[in-house]
Amino acid sequence: MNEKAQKFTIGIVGVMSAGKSTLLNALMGRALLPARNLATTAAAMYIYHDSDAAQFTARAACTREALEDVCFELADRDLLDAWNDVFPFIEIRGCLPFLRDAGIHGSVTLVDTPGPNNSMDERHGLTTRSVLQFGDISLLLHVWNASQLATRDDRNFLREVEAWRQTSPVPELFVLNRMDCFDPEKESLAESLKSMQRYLAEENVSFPQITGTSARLALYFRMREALSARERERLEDFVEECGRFRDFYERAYANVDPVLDGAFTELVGTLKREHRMQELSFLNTGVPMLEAVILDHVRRLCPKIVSQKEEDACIRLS
Ligand SMILES: Nc1nc2c(ncn2[C@@H]2O[C@H](COP(=O)(O)OP(=O)(O)O)[C@@H](O)[C@H]2O)c(=O)[nH]1
Ligand SMILES: [Mg+2]
Repeated sequence: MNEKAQKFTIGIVGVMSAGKSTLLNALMGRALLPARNLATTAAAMYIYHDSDAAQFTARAACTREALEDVCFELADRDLLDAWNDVFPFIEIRGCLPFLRDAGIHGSVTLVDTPGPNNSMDERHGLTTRSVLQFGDISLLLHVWNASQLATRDDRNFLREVEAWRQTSPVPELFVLNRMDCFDPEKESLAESLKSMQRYLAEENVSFPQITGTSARLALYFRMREALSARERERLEDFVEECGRFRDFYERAYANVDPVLDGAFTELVGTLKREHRMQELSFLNTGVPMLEAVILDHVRRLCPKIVSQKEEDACIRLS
């Protein structure tokens, strides 16, 4: 196996405020990465999965090479926030539960990028492009803001990414984030997925794998113990909405593996029969499906780093 087979790097890209950092926080189960409405992420943040790590630690430097000489510190949101303004390269180490539970103990890195477009700070675009060019990406996660779909920024960036994929043909997963911004009484997720597919087809992206997510809600589920009153209220509203519009968030994905689709449908059926509303609502955030799709890619492209041999679809319920 070549060197690339020993490690797997997932690049997270998308325009400003699509929810990239929030999605990564949801995958970590911790609100570590700076995520706000303003252009937030300025640095390339490399998150190294280590299933043995008891805590998240981090280090920062001005170049990727210089990182090697810096010691790790215990990571928290304030520290990363402060470093984000100063250092272009930040490395984080910690355990990503969805990888650990699938029998992956290391070798996977996720890279958060600032996005291509910040009129206030052109370093953001440079950082994002350097990750694409030099990041040794194995899988690209392209995050879109469902509540502001198909802006000119989206189209320009999509064209740029597709041009890059002509020379680096890595698989690409689309994430339609902020599904919770839809009004179930007036809007249709299925329509939105279809229009995204049409839009991608216009740019010659055929058969795109798309997963709808509500990254912020998934993060709230995972940090239940540490929510503010406002956040708790949002979470309760979401659970209530999932109960009232039982099928609204279901099947908010396109072109995923049929085995995974089948496992997902069966799980939803069981949870409904048993009235397990919290778990059902968590599934409705789409993040468990996204994790399962990512794992599917890791298993196919890099089977050596998966120690567990079971072929079951891994859908986490918490
Ligand atoms: N309603 C809603 N808001 C979200 C979601 N994901 C992210 N956000 C919010 O969108 C804003 C930008 O998110 P951020 O993760 O910083 O976006 P990034 O620039 O792509 O990294 C923040 O205020 C997040 O709380 C989501 O799924 N639903
Ligand atoms: Mg960000």
